[in-house]
Amino acid sequence: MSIDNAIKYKFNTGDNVLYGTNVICTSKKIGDLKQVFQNEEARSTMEQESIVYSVSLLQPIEAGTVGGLFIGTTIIEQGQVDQEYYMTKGHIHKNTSSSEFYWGTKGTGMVLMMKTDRTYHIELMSPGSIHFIPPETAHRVINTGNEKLIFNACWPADAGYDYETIYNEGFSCRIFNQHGIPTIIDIEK
Ligand code: M6P
Ligand code: ZN
Repeated sequence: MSIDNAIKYKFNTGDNVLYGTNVICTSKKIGDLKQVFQNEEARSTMEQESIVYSVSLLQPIEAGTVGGLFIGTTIIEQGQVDQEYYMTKGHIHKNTSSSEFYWGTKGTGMVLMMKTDRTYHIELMSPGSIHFIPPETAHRVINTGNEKLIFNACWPADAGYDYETIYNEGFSCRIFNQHGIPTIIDIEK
């Protein structure tokens, strides 16, 4: 029998970031998000080094391990590209049978989930809200509030990422700030 006295991994409730070995921190800046927002010209003239969102990702087991789990915390800054709110790139899992949980801890936003037939549904994210993302569902989070949006995620270690499909085909709706109101606009492919 052995007891680990030291906390191996930690979610810091102060800065909302994960700590421990095997934690990888990345951020996506305006300059990294080419073609993500509708108004590409507006994005290209913004400060390219400005952070849109940051992810700290705990990989306690090798990526691709069947039966393994990853956990991550994402902080989406408050901001817009033209009228479109800051959001994650969004992805589908390479292993399409993989699902995922998202849950909100700070701020407010929307979880956009789109099926392969491009039908979508949106769930409102707020502190304590839990969102189940089923298999074969593209997902993205949009910060529609007036502060940072912070959420956690847990997903299979063998889920993988397919960003290409979303990059090429986009989601079937976008969320804009129209006179202070988050407004969902359907997008033709
Ligand atoms: C969540 C998880 C991560 C993902 C991150 C940012 O934390 O789903 O796997 O990387 O959000 O989303 P994206 O990869 O779409 O930019
Ligand atoms: Zn995912």
